[in-house]
Amino acid sequence: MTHYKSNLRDIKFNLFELLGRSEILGHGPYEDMDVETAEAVLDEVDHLATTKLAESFESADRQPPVFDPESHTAPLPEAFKKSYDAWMESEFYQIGLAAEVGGQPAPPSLRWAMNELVLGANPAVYMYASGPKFGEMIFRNGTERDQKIGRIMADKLWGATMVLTEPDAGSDVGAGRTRALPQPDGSWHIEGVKRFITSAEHDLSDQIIHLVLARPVGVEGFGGPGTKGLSLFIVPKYDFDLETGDLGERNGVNVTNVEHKMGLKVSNTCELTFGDGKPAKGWLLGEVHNGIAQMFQVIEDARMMVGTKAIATLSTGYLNALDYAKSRIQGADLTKNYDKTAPRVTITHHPDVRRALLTQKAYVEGMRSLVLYTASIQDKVAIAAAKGEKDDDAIKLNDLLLPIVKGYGSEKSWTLLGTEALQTFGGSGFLADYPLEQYVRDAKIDTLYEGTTAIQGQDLFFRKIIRNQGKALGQLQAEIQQFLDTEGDQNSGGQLKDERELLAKALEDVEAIGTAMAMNAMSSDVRAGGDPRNLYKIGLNTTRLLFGLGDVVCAWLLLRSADIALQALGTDLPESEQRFYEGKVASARWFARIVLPKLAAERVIAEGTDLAAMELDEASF
Ligand code: ST9
Ligand code: FAD
Repeated sequence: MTHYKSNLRDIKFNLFELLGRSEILGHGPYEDMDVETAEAVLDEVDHLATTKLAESFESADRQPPVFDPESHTAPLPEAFKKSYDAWMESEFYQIGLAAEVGGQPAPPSLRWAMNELVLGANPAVYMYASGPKFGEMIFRNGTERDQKIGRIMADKLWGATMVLTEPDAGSDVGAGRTRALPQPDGSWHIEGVKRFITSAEHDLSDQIIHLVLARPVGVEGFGGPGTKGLSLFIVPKYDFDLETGDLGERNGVNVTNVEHKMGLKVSNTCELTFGDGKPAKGWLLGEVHNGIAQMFQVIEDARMMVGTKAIATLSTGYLNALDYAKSRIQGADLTKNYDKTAPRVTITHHPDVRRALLTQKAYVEGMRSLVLYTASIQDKVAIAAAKGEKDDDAIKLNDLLLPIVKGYGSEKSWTLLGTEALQTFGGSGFLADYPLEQYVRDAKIDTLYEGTTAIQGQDLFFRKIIRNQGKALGQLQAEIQQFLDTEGDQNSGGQLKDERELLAKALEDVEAIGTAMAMNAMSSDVRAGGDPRNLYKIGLNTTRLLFGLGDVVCAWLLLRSADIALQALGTDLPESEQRFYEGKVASARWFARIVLPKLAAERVIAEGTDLAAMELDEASF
């Protein structure tokens, strides 16, 4: 028995019943990945995740890697290495990886469904194992030289990192000071100190390739201020032969510290020093100065990863809480409370515990659908790309959904893990005997890295809504409206009428929040005589909009799922399936009834936003 409790039935429900992935599996670019194969893959990954991958989750937290400043090493615990090896040896990491680097084409939806299982079981395994995917990115953006590097990385299972953050450049990546100096042989020497770099040191692979943002020096037209002046460099831990990948001398890049953290302790978070005593040699990716745009290809994938990790953790947190609640006997049924001799019952009998459990279940299922719906939009992008086309609508819709997956997914997951999942255990939840305290510690990082929640909210409003002139948002609104107008009632025969009305009202409320913010954007334009301080009113509401939109999308997907479940319930079903579909309907109803009405209050708050918070003197805080 390991800590990890997966929910493969719900993953399959999403892929095949809600999102109709059988329409694309076995066809087009996924000819070799039919439904049967995809299901078999999921079954096997599920088995691996719940056994070997999850086995070291707890021990690696209790005995995390120790940094040796003399040798600049931080070896990983043996138990963790076994989990990592089991994943790499299974070769499932190749599913969804580009064929050019030895992967097997598969739709992103299948990849993210698989990823949920790995990330729920042992998230650091996924992170250390991401070298081949980095290889794909380098291949995709690279010159012939870089393509060789990308292939070798995937072939030899080299580790890889994304290197942006510096002590004075966190959210503000453009403040980075790390420099890149051109060399006569066409290579570059990198100088500077980066911090908080995940997987920058370990002993799982012979080589680590760092993808580093640095500012080129002395190159006409490049290296200016901000993010646009940053270029992306491939910097290896060891020199290597470009043809064979054979390792040479140690390069001048060293890990100079490994952080002591609240959670996710087995994932090494490193300070990385370039060019101290010896040059840190690197190559410019693709020989073009387009660093931030290139790095955002990695960031987009990593933001999806973080949202999926968070939701996977809430899912196993909920299922652990559910198991505990079914066996913990405490107190009498509320209706017999007056009778001191009444039989004691399991805590699942108590209304407040049921509230907590249903709340977790509804959010988990809604957010799993959010992740896999987003992945299904990525399927569209990938299928068009395989035909040499660009599905711009799908690209923009995916862009819109990513901050919701990352920002909303991580905040709701972390909060509910603490307030409802751990709480269900009572005092036992606080003990290291159960996985909840580790889940809470490990999941907190999800609201922080890959752009904090504040950054996700700003990305959503300024870049994904305003800059896109509301087109992707309009597309999403239209889909939800279409569901409200037609589909649902036909399928469920009006059984979800009240919940659909709640969704319609919530959609209206969230639209009103967006409209209030858009008005503030317009009235902040100084050229049109506006007051720039109105931008503050937007900044005071970006997280609100992020959460409100997340609630509406999750409710919509839950109600669509409930429609499907109600149809299934009209047929002859085995007992377990009957219960599963009844649970789907219950989740949707609960979410609509307890979450959506709160958006009316959020609307009032957004519409009434003033500048009081901004005008308050710092000394009065
Ligand atoms: C980190 C890692 O935290 C944590 C875990 C690591 C685990 C690693 C293992 C797993 C990874 C797997 C990877 C697989 C690899 C490969 C996959 C691919 C096959 N979308 O608004 P502007 C761009 S790492 C796209 O002016 P500012 C765009 O080019 C640290 N692009 O920004 C734009 O130009 P334009 C994470 C975007 O004011 C340009 O940036 N750190 C987006 O200069 C400038 O845009 C962070 O995430 C976007 N959403 O800078 C930093 N946004 O406009 C958070 C911008 O012309 N801070 N671009 O198109 C931010 O995101 C800031 O908003 C900022 C602001 C830095 C972008
Ligand atoms: P700051 O940017 O200083 O933010 C502090 C607070 O201010 C936050 O609440 C933030 O939301 C808020 N804030 C900041 N700016 C704004 C703004 N403009 N508007 C509103 N609010 C704002 N980085 C890498 O490059 N590679 C990695 O592999 C990597 N892995 C990491 C692993 C861990 C365990 C950790 C802790 C960090 C990692 N990071 C990595 C760095 C991570 O991405 C940053 O910590 C994150 O982007 C936030 O930057 P910061 O910590 O400097 O916080």
